[in-house]
Amino acid sequence: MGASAENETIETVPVDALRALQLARLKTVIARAYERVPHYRERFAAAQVHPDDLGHLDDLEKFPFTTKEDLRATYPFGMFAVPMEEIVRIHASSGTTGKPTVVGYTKGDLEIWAGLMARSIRVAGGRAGDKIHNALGYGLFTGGLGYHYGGEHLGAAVIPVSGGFTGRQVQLIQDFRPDILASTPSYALTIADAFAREGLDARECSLRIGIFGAEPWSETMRAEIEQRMGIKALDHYGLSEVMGPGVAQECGEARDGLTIWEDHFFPEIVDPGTGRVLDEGEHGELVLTTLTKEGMPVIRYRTRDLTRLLPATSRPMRRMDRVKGRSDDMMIIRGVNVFPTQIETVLAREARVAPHYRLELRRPAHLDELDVVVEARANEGEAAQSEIARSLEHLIKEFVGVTTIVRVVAPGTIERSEGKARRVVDLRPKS
Ligand code: DLL
Repeated sequence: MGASAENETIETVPVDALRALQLARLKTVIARAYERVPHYRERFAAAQVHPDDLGHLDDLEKFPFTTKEDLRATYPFGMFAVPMEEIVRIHASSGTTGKPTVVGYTKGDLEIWAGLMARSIRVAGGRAGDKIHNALGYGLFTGGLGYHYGGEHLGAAVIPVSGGFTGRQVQLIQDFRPDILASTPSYALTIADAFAREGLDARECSLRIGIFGAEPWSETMRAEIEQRMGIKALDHYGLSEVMGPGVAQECGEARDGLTIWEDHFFPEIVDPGTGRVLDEGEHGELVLTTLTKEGMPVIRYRTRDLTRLLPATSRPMRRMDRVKGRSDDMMIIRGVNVFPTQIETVLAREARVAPHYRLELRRPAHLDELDVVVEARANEGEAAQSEIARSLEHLIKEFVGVTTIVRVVAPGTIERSEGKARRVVDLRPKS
């Protein structure tokens, strides 16, 4: 195997060495944010903390959180910590409401990003010489370019297809014979459907590994993708505010959670309500601090992603569990908290429906109700569809604890995603 198959030194250092590195980097980044970004200076002053108060990693708790609202309030470039001349790339996350959040990168940031993406692809099982079919969107979204430069850094050949034109995706996979697919998990299924529509067996294609992320997905969705495409499907986590993709990667051999690249990001889990820091293993909201970002460091960023930290295994870095959902995706149906991935897991118990679904939130009379619209795998006829729907309503009640109305619709009816799937449609009256 070539050099690209080898671990980086940091992946095998003793945990104490990693902690020492984190503390040194944390001191630098906190001081830098304080000195260069007025927003942090004000926030630290209001919380009566100073960079000198950071003696240990635990002292990070004393520092205030940064939220998406903070990034919006300083739109577009107020969180940058370097003069504009040093910024060489700008990305933005679209967001469904309000202004986008903007991130800026220095040359050094881009090098680190490419290195971490290369590490992620390698840990997933990718090697120099592989071909990567990159179906993540190119543009302001960090997915496309993040994988692009990471793949090249690894020495792989990147095919910059971007999202959309699904028929062309199939043709290019058939003709170019890539080894790795990078996309959202929902788009991987859209591609699998397109293979089937053309009478092709996706299991016969050249792909060996799929690296999927950018949206929550379930173990059952993983099984579906693996079975239909004949690949190993691995989870990859990141977010633009912190860097983009390249924050945490599931190891292709262990497949036991995502290793967080702790030499560059310091993770904490907090209670989403109180902000209290929780212990390893407890479920809560992931909070991330960048340890090396120059252009736009973020201190204790509230990701709104719900997960838990898991102990380190073969690497000194801790792992995170699969993201269950975002705190802002949580629906409350008659007092029961429900995440779209929970419904997805139950739908997978019924072999006659496909993993294409939409959740419609309604409020007919002061109480929230949930309609689950899901596609049948084959044209079943009305009687069968309604029998499947009733059976799913029972299963959802049993496993998630909520009463829903399920509608089974004909194959191909639910809108397919080209990037992040939009699972929840909020039809409640605006108050
Ligand atoms: O989605 C970066 C990315 C691109 C990650 C490609 C992985 C692959 P944003 O558009 O800023 O950046 O969205 C970040 O997406 O806070 C999570 O809510 C969600 N997300 C990302 N990865 C996962 C994952 C990119 N593996 C937001 N599982 C995050 C669940 C994920 N949710």
